Amino acid sequence: MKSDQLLPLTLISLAFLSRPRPGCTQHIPEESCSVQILVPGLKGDTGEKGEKGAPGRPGRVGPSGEKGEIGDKGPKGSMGRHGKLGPIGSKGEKGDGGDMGPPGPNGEPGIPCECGQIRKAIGEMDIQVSQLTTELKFIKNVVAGVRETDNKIYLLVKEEKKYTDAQLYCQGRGGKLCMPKDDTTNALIASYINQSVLIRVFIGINDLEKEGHYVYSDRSPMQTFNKWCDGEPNNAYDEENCVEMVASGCWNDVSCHITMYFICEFDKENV
Ligand SMILES: [Ca+2]
Ligand SMILES: [Ca+2]
Repeated sequence: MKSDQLLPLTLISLAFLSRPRPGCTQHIPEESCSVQILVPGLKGDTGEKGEKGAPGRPGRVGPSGEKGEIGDKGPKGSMGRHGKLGPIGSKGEKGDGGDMGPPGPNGEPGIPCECGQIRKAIGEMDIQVSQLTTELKFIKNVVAGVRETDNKIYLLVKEEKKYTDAQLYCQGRGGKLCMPKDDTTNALIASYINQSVLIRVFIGINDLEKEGHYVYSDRSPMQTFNKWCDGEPNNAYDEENCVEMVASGCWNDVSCHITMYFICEFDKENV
């Protein structure tokens, strides 16, 4: 029983006890009338309806409901905002060439030029340069050393040429391919070859006009003097019509078409 319900019952009990009991008077000592019997009173009338209570606390969140069905399609939205500018694209392939345009107007007349004379002058200078270059080579050969006898000068030309070109080279300088016509000259030329650390050079002897009939480069026929190496001349392959001197000083007939260094001779009185 709650305390607020207990209070009316207690008041009722006290009211009952305050009433004088039969047989007891006012003058009877209170001791003999203090018997207390607790008896519930009668049920009172129904009280007035109380005022409306304060709202209760909110309940707990309920569990998620089941997924509903897909709703109907909504109306079309309005156009979105303009998007951001994209990155620069890659370069496209080259297109076909356009059609040829119409011809342009004629140009202004040119300035008169004496080009013919200028070209001629250039050509002449080219020739001079070429001649000077050849001259320089010749002088270098001379500076490198010549050999002399009382009336001849011998020059070793360190340019590889075929026999006829070598002969032309010597003739262009006022000389001829060297012609060893005695032991002294032959020994001098052989020494020249050895001192130049060479193996072979063309000398001015050939049988170009008649096989086996050897002549010097001045067309004089070979006399009794000769320095043929052993077994030479052999006219090998039937095509050896020119003559070389090897380092030992002996001669060998060889092909006129091979190229090698050569020795020119000049008369001192013509130099
Ligand atoms: Ca021959
Ligand atoms: Ca030979």
